[in-house]
Amino acid sequence: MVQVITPELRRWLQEQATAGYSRQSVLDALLKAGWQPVLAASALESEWDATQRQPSGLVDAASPMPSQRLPDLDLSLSPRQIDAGDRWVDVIATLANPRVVVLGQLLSGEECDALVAAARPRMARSLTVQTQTGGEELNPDRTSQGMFFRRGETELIARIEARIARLVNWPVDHGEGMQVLHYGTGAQYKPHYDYFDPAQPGTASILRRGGQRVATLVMYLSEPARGGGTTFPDAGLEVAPVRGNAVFFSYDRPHPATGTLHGGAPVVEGEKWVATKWLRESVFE
Ligand code: PD2
Ligand code: ZN
Repeated sequence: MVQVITPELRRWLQEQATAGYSRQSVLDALLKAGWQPVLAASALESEWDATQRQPSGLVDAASPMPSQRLPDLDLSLSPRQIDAGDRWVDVIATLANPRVVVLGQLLSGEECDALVAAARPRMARSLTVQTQTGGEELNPDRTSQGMFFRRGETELIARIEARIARLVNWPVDHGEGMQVLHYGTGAQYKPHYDYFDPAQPGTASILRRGGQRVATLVMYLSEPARGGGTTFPDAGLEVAPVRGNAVFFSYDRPHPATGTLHGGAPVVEGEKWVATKWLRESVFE
């Protein structure tokens, strides 16, 4: 079969990009439609990057990703607790829109301490992924210190990753390596979105590895005496940082319409440690 980049295909690729679909999901769609992998890749290479240079104003708010399945907890029977395989996790509060679930006792006190102890010697001033270039940068909105564990790096990390995968029904290999952040008194993480902005030129290269982020789990490893909550300004919600607890939220498209603007409020007294797990659309190598 001869496959060529027709004007229709070009238009379709532009529509996908404008709607905020990731490169990976478009590639998957082409392959599913019978495109030979080499030709699908070359169509994306010649057409996709041009679509990524469009001004952000063209991104369409309303379009969700195609029949997107998302990480989520099974709360259909309103359970007080959920079986996460090796541990029962408390359901403390849920919000439908944006999807936010506050969880209790996801981690034991010993697990929190062990994560902090393993992370402490590797802390450096936090970087954020820079979607302008696909690289990383020092971000003045983020005054915490951080590090990443590799997925499955230790038995403890692997155990927690398996627990999370079972809890939110999302494969371990769709998760990024766990990040640990430390906030001293006064440190904060100003409100932001965790997905990668499709309008930014560097996003295309970031998405090649696992597609978009679709959900976040912030796990509290310590309890500041005051401040340090995780805030969702558009939802008027603040989650208190309680050691061992966690907040989960998901987003079905990379757009503010998801209502998932969130931040780490300034720590007023004491210090705050968190571990963050970001979940991707597809396998994150
Ligand atoms: O530490 C937090 O509460 C927090 C807030 C917002 C962490 C993140 N975002 C993150 O790691 O993305
Ligand atoms: Zn965040």
